[in-house]
Amino acid sequence: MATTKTDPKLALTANGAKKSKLYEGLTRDQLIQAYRFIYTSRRIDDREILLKRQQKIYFQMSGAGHEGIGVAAGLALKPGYDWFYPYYRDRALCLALGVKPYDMFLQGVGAANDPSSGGRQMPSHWSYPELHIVTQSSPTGSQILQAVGCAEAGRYLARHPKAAEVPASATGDYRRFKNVSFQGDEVTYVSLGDGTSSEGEFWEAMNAAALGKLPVVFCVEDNGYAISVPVEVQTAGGSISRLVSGFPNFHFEEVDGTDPVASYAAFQRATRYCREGHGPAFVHAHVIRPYSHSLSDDERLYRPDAERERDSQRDPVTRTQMFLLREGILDEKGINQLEKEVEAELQIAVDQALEALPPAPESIMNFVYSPDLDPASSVFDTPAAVAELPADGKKPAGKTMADLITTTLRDEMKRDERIVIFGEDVADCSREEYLKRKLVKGKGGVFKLTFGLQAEFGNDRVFNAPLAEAAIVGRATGMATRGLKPVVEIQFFDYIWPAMMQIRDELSVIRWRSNNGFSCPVVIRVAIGGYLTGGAIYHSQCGESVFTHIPGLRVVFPSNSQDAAGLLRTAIRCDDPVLFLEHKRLYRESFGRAAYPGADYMVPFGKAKIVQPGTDLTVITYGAVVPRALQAAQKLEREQGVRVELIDLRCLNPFDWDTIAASVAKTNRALVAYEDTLSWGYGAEIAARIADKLFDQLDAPVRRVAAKDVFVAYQPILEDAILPQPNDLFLAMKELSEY
Ligand SMILES: Cc1ncc(C[n+]2csc(CCOP(=O)(O)OP(=O)(O)O)c2C)c(N)n1
Ligand SMILES: [Mg+2]
Repeated sequence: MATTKTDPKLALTANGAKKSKLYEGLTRDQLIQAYRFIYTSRRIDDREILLKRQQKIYFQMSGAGHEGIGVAAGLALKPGYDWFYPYYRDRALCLALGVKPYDMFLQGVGAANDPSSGGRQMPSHWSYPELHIVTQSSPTGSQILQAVGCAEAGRYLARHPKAAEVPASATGDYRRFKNVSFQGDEVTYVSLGDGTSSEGEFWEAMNAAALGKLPVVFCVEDNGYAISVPVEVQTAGGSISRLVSGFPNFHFEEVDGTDPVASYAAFQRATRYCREGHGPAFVHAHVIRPYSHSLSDDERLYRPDAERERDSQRDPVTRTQMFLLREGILDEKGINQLEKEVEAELQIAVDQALEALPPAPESIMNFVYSPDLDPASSVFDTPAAVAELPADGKKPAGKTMADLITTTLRDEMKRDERIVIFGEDVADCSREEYLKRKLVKGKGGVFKLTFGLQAEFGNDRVFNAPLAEAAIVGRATGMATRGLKPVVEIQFFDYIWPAMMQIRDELSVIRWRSNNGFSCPVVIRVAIGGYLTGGAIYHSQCGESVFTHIPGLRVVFPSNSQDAAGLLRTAIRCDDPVLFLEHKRLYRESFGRAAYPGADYMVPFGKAKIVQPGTDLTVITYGAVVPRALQAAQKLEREQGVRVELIDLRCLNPFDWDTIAASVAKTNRALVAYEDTLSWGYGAEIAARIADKLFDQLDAPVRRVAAKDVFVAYQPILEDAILPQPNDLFLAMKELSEY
């Protein structure tokens, strides 16, 4: 087991003088155990391949050829202490960390009691919370940035141990549902294939780990191929070691990963370097891939026999077996006995797994969101503190949305030490001495919403990230998995797309795919939207429906200061990942200013606000269209006496269907208005639901007003023609009311 650390005394006393010889620190017993894991791993692959051919399981991914490096890593690291982001070939690693063969077969059959996902993920997508093996996915490389975030969280918690505590009063607070643990010298392991090292996220992760001198061991398991693409076509010069050698602060190892003893020695050196706090380590392990890429691949189509034959001479199973024989650690009888025991164990495991019950179809919606804390519940419905009147009795000056977002962030940071804020330019000044010597005032975000927070809470809690959006979200996801509450900023919605893989395939699905084993309630604040006169294509985008289309992600879009404060607080305290959309045009608008509603004011998700009650027509909108629709509605009432009921959704997922339905039942007419392009936009779904569910109540067709199906142009004349204007809203409202 990996918890059995190298201990020379143990070898002497347990095995007598002759058997005291150590192999790079490994005892003879550990070597026998290593062979058992290697052999077990290979035989599980063989059994799974058979089961797949018999159509008793549905997919197979083998770890064949990678067992040597896997078992070595498992022996050098500590399950339940260190953290693991393994990839699909890491079967032997998982066995060495304590995963049982039975658990692996449960994955294959997709059993309800498969501890990694309850039948939701393919086999070899490891997830075992108690061992600290973090849920893995299928996109190659998306685990790497999360591993960096995981390591950052460990270090943050070691510096801020109080952050791990849960205040007794924390009702309506995600912290009650997050067990936080950390070790001062913990290491985070992450592995990937040679092909995956071409992914941009790999390089972003290497950079972040080097910058932060983080205790991450990167293990590239180089089998020379990515499906059919050979390494020299994949990696410039053919050697990933050579390419990464310039990264500072790293310890580098290059090793024959089919040799478990040499691999163990490499891992011992690598982990020691990390544990001592010098920085990250990089282990480049040369391995083989004897079983084609997967069962859907036949490598004979692109690899000649001679090449495959050459590889087979380095097979870790036979190699380790020969080593044990040569060293007299086991004789042939001993090998046979061990293999027989493994076969017997696997037979029982297979038989039991084939009997396991499948998950119930009724369970499909479980754990899309937190089962513990519902952000739409009354816990998050708290009144605004009555703003104190100034001594002169005049109303206090209204605060802008920008002001109240900053104040809310500050108050929540005071309340919860797990909150860290990072992103591009969010710090006041990375060169802290300039601030300390009062040489500069500080920036605090391109819109200045995080101004003053670094100065107040320190560099540990508010810091600039490299210009890499996937890294911002990926690192945040890893941190939140460990229990921190990252509130990260994507500078402009237009640049969220590099983070899309992390948002769509990781952040929003981690809880569901791990069957509630892991969760990562990150808040992503994003400046969104147009109406900027000059914002153009790349500073004006909307596109919220792309994100409301993702299960597992809450999407919020306030239109005024008070809602922004209340919704942001709910976002921070809730237990789900939240995309918090802040309209740039509304940041400092005079519309919707308000006094600060206090440090406990919350607005529950999925509760719309009736901006103006009415009887003749329902207008459903959100964001920057709210003030424009209000202007149009007021004009319509003035000129035509038509009374519009204006609904501001405020939250897009979940959204407030009840308020929409009650209003349409009253007015019998509905207009959905949104700033994004018309076709397949967010309002299309609302319109479809009204048409579907409220057909009998309608006296007119459901109409939409939105942007033209084109990009937002720079020249203001064009921008006006593209985005929905008050007059467009007025005309649509008028026409619908007259229908
Ligand atoms: C982002 C992404 N692109 C493509 C794929 C399809 N795919 C799965 S494995 C693989 C090759 C991976 O090769 P490598 O990283 O060398 O790992 P190996 O399988 O050789 O161990 C590809 C292209 C994927 N899963 N994810
Ligand atoms: Mg490969």
